[in-house]
Amino acid sequence: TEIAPGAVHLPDWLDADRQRQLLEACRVWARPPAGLRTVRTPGGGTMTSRQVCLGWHWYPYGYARTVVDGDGSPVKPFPAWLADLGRDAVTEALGPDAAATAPYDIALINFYDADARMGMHRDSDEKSDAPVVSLSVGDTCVFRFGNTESRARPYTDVELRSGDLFVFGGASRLAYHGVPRVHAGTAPSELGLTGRLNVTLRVSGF
Ligand code: MD3
Ligand code: FE
Repeated sequence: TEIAPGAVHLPDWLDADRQRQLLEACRVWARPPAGLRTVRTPGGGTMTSRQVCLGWHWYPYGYARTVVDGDGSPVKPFPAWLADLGRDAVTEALGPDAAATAPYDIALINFYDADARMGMHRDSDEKSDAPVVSLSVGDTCVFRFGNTESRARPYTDVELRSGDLFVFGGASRLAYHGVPRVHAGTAPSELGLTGRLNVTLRVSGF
């Protein structure tokens, strides 16, 4: 379903096996060094999701090759299979022309417990305008997709469930978006996951 120009939602895109594989990989990436961390914003706030990065380390508001706001370790490598997954996702959602970009080389992985949120923001720290690929595993959340002008209305609320793919290209690449709530206890029980995780794949353009 196209919810806005360039923003395509493909529910249940990852089957149960691939959800389990992605979750297992994320659990390994979450371990130190360069593992899961709490992101502190320049204003003195903390993000309520916890994050681990692959390929390039994101910090507010830029990218580095080391965990500049954490343990200082080199960022974990971005695996070739994730680049393939990103290209396949864009091909299915937007077609082969949209997928003919530089290879995906950044993953930002956010872990949400029942109380975690993500405020409305834009992702503008990448130099490439290639589509962003979002994969969700675990608890269902409310995803809020806004406009390119401000954090305020109009926006559309969409539920993202375990296995869903969302691709944000074209005019939607710079739209405001956030996660106002997570529905605790809605993850498929066979995953053995409390909470939600979201993997975004990006092209750095660096
Ligand atoms: C629209 N993550 O990592 S996924 C983020 O569910 C982020 O963890 C949320 O926002 C999450 O930056 C939302 C959907 C998403 C991801 C990236 C986008 C929507 C986007 C980039 C541009 C436009
Ligand atoms: Fe975002």
